[in-house]
Amino acid sequence: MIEDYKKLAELKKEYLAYEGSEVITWCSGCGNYGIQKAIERAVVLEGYKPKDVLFCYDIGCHGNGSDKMGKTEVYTLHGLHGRVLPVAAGAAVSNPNVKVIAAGGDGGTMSEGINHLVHTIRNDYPMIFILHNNENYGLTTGQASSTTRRGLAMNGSPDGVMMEPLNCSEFALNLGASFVARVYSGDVKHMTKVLRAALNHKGFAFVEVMQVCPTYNKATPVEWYEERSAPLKSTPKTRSDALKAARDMEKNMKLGVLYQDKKTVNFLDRLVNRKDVKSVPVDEVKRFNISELIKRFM
Ligand SMILES: Cc1ncc(C[n+]2csc(CCOP(=O)(O)OP(=O)(O)O)c2C)c(N)n1
Repeated sequence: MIEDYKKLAELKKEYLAYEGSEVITWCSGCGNYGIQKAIERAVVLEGYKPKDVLFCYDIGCHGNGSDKMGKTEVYTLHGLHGRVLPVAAGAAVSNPNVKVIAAGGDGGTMSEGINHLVHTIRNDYPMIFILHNNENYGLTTGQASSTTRRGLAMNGSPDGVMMEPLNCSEFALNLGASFVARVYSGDVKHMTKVLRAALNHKGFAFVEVMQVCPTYNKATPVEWYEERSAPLKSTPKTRSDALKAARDMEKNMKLGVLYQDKKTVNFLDRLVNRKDVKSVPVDEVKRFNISELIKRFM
């Protein structure tokens, strides 16, 4: 770890390129600060230059990370609520030379856009997805999402949530995701380590961040995670062991890479008709004059 800090100090210029100067609108104590730090550290430590990465954000508190990124050198894209995954997947397959890192909240991802998550996992697109699971709709001021704990009183459901929450990592594992990790927003070092592993994964890397929301989620403050969560010693060997590790969200939450299929064949490598093609789609479209086609829709 000391080595990482030394390396980060040496790479200060590269690191600062990711740091924006916009005023931040996150609440004091929000888990997004730590998540943003970990993402920036992970890409710098893995040697990515800003031009080699595209950051895609959904709409929500986490989405304001888009403003926090350095404006002059970093590419960011802010999508529609719940729809970041298809946009990010499109970018990932159009230009595989760019690393796509997408982020979404538990609201947009596990409700409005849950269909997109299902099919992104099935397709095993080569990209990372960071699920900011603060167990509520943060930006619209604390309504219950599908990950809010049962019984918790929220804005819009003052008598308490009636349904059981979804377990997001278990959901991704059950759908056959080739990389699933769960981390906690208060542990930047551990998040950085796991995100570095995700950056090196060949297919779709699903990273669920259990995110502290001091303003609206009173069920799981920092102390809750400090007492009840701990990193795994090693990654479970099989999907069924990973599912066992992902189950407990109450007493002993296990953190780390829950599952990885290092031999996964991602979407691009499965495309038979592009087997020996060396160019990438984003360059290929430049060879076509589409002005006539556009006129047909004018
Ligand atoms: C289709 C659609 N539905 C609802 C909204 C309103 N809306 C904007 S942000 C937001 C809450 C986002 O919650 P979440 O996805 O959990 O992200 P967080 O703010 O907690 O990071 C909602 C409901 C919207 N913009 N578009």
